Amino acid sequence: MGPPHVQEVLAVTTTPQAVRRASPRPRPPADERLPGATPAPAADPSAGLLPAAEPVRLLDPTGTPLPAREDYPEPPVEALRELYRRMVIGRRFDTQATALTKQGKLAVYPSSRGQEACQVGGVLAVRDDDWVFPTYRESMALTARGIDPVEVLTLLRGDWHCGYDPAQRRTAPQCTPLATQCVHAAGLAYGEAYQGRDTVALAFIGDGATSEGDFHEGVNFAAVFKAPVVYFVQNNKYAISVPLSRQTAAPSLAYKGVGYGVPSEQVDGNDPVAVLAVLNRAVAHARAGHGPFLVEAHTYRMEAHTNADDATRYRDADEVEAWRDRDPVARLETYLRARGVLDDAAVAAIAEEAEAYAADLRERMHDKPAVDPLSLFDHVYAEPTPQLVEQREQVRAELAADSDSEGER
Ligand SMILES: Cc1ncc(C[n+]2csc(CCOP(=O)(O)OP(=O)(O)O)c2C)c(N)n1
Ligand SMILES: [Mg+2]
Repeated sequence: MGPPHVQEVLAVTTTPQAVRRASPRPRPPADERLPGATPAPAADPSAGLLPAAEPVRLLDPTGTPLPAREDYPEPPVEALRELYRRMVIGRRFDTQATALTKQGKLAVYPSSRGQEACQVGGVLAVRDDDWVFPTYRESMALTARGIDPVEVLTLLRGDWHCGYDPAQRRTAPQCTPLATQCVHAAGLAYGEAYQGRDTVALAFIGDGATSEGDFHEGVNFAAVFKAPVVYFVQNNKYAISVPLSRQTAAPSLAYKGVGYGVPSEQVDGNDPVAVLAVLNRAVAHARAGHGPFLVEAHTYRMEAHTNADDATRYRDADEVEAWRDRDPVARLETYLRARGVLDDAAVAAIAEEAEAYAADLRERMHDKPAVDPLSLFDHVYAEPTPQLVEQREQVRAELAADSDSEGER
């Protein structure tokens, strides 16, 4: 006898008895349950997973310290001074990169002004031999990780490669397809743990991208296979022009971890001390073999999505102004000055260093990038398709015609 026909199966499963069998029944006692069945839930199955109702905050918006927290110890003062230094340099880099788009030296630049605490706090929480999975927004984070800014901007000048060696820098190329890096991070972290190493993968992601399937697949895989990944959601309130209220009905993006069994936390993303404290704990959790951790940082994108976007078309100036008062750089500076570990001389020296950093970048970005347009067709397939061969020939002919007409002028 062969397998039952689909129609027969349907006929059987829709009998009144089958419907009655499918109705809810009280759970049998634990010892009667089938092997492999879901274990009985604890009294509160979400215990240890749910984020606190309020984002973690260690400094108020003016930089005044709030009561210390045992669960999130304040990072050592040396780490905070370094955080400040890299945030100041990062902000100067960001302004310079925006200026380069206006001079035609950079095709496009997504600014992370206002997100300095997240950009720098994120990379300071991991070791050099950990892996970072950035999005297009993380240029500042990568410079804070010590990657040459010219290399960081290579992709944004129209080159097809990311400028730095991902394996050597333990940093994936900046990812434009939303959320794909969440899956890459899960796979890499799983592989590293499988080989007995204690590497952690830090995956940056935006608020909008948490609606993508790859985010959910990555988080789920990491949770099931206990891959040491920290998913760091920078909730900057917009996905291009789409505000958070049109993105999700969840009370917090950190709740998205709970459904997958991933402990999650919210943090004030403009409080640099809290960002570093929360990420330190998240990284320690992953490194200790407890699996992934999800952090949602509440921050704000002060500039437009990129230089190609006009943010005044979809948000009020008042809203932007309100966030100016929560500036993360000023907040940390006030705190460190009040603690007596940063003075005028140190602030001036860091500002000078940032200026020199920007001048060097400006100087080196004057050279035209050596991009051969025909290289666009290389490395697509081992054997190019007939369409690619045709398109390559078309581009070659257009370039040749251009250079001929330039010669005639
Ligand atoms: C799969 C995919 N869909 C759409 C886009 C177009 N896109 C580029 S950035 C962006 C908004 C993402 O917003 P968010 O995740 O909040 O990150 P943010 O830009 O605010 O840092 C969209 C829709 C894309 N790059 N990839
Ligand atoms: Mg966003």
